[in-house]
Amino acid sequence: MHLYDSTVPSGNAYKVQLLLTQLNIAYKQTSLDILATPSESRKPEFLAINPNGHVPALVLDDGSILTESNAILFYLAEGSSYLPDDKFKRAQVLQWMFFEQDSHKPYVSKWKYRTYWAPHGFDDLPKDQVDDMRVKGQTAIDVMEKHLSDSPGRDWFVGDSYSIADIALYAYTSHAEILGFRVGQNVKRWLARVKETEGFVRIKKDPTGKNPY
Ligand SMILES: N[C@@H](CCC(=O)N[C@@H](CS)C(=O)NCC(=O)O)C(=O)O
Repeated sequence: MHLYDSTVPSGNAYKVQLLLTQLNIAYKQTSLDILATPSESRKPEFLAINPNGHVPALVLDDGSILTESNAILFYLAEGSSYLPDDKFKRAQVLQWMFFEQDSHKPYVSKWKYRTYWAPHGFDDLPKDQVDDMRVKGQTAIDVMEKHLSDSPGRDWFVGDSYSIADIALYAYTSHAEILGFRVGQNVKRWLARVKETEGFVRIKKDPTGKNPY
């Protein structure tokens, strides 16, 4: 398999790296400079792999291509302990992965990008858009906190084991506190539990040195 990620640590690409490592699957890796102008992910060579111009993309051994981090997780996890067999639980896994893409990532990951790498930081955004990003990112983290605290002893997002729902949510939530979001005790304990899972690897360090995580 061949994974296309970025030289700066993309949370979306990290999800795939983490699962590939936990599944013990060997892979080649090409890291694109997404801070270049134009981004290497927008050049024709890569657009031939993902016409949407985003990493991650995973090229399978037979040449077929998968894009969208959570779809890649779903594909890789099939048949493993990281994706439940039960029909309802599988739907719950998808529920949290859609939540991550729709209600969490657009705010927390944008905040991360603007904090460390955007040429103008937040300065080229109207204040109300910055405030909105902050409020919505915080709301997503609070929803996670509520879910984990709703039922005593709930360790994982779905059922009672670590799954790709946790991987999808971990990628950007692991940066939330350093970005200044309020992170509740239950989310903090869950972040620590993810770090203890077998074969866990942290996200790559930022080669620009701007992101201290
Ligand atoms: N929904 C996509 C989002 C992918 C995405 O936003 N990738 C960013 C890096 S985290 C990217 O490729 N940015 C460079 C660009 O858009 O040119 C996924 O989950 O894979």
